[in-house]
Amino acid sequence: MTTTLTTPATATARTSPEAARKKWTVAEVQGLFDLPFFDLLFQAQQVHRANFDANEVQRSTLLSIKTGGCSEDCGYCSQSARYDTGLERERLLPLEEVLDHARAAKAKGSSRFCMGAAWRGPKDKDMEPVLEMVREVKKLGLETCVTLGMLKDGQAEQLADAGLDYYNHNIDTAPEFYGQVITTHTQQDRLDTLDKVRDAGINVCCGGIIGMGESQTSRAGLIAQLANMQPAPESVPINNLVAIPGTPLADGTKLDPLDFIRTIAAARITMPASYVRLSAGRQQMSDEMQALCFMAGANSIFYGERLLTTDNPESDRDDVLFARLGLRSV
Ligand code: SAM
Ligand code: DTB
Ligand code: SF4
Repeated sequence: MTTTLTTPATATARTSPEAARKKWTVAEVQGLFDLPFFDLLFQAQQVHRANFDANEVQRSTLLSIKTGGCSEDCGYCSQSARYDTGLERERLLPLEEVLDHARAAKAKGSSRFCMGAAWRGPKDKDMEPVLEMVREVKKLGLETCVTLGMLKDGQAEQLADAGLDYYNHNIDTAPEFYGQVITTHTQQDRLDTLDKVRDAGINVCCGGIIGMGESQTSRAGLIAQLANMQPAPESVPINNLVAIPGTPLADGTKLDPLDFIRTIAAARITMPASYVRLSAGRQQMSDEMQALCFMAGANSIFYGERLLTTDNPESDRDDVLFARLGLRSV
């Protein structure tokens, strides 16, 4: 078995020749999707092994620090105030409650703690309590990540000063499909926030959702857009839509699971040094499907029984899966 050197996907990715890598056209990514399934997986596994230890998977734990009542109309989201999803709104959690969750995540073996808020973006008054959470979670020895929506000038710098390691902000889908899912902001708004995060020196966590009724071309477009960011995001969450009753995307056609795996493989091939996270939707996947996702180059998961508002596999189930596959967590 080849065990290759792990390439940290942070600072080196920016300075290495990787940063000057080729641009991917949508047609080229489509070409990857068109490969025979096993040729695609073999290529992805080769790229994976050249850049990472193929038996190591990073684990992040999520916590919703402010739930529901969001002004935006993202068609997949349980937390939009526009849809009746039965979700109860909650205020920003107190610091101590957040720290209890963070300590538990660390004790379970998570290396990163991601705090999510159902905001279009943080108001000025929201910043200090969130900055305090970042500082205190970091003191526990965990990497920190927040996802707070769109940032105004200066807010990314405040987060950087607090020691934030990652900011999650997804572009979600290809530009031509974006307006069919979300109308209250544009994809360009999201790209502007990503620029602010990058300029402040914070690692970028940016990915999207598969299974919203997008065409395969749009799926290729999403991957090409992520891969062509200079530099590519350090962390790339690929979410399988969790269909939420009450949202516009509650009853769409189900995605072929093999097409989800193809998308993971394309992300791995086009973003060799990035962590590709098998994100939302694992609760609905068999162990065998997840194994194929890891084989296709996924090397990060959300760990812990809850995502933001929906269920994720119990950590015991993941521990058994890791043991069955001989995977180590990092
Ligand atoms: N409000 C912030 C924002 O929009 O960036 C942070 C929270 S938002 C819930 C974070 C991401 O979770 C979304 O961009 C989307 O990619 C993902 N997400 C939300 N609901 C989902 C669902 N039902 N299925 C899959 N992914 C979902
Ligand atoms: C990401 O890409 N996926 C996470 C995280 N970033 C914030 C969120 C998934 C949410 C799934 C639906 C829910 O639990 O509400
Ligand atoms: Fe609000 Fe984020 Fe959900 Fe969109 S994805 S409705 S911005 S919480």
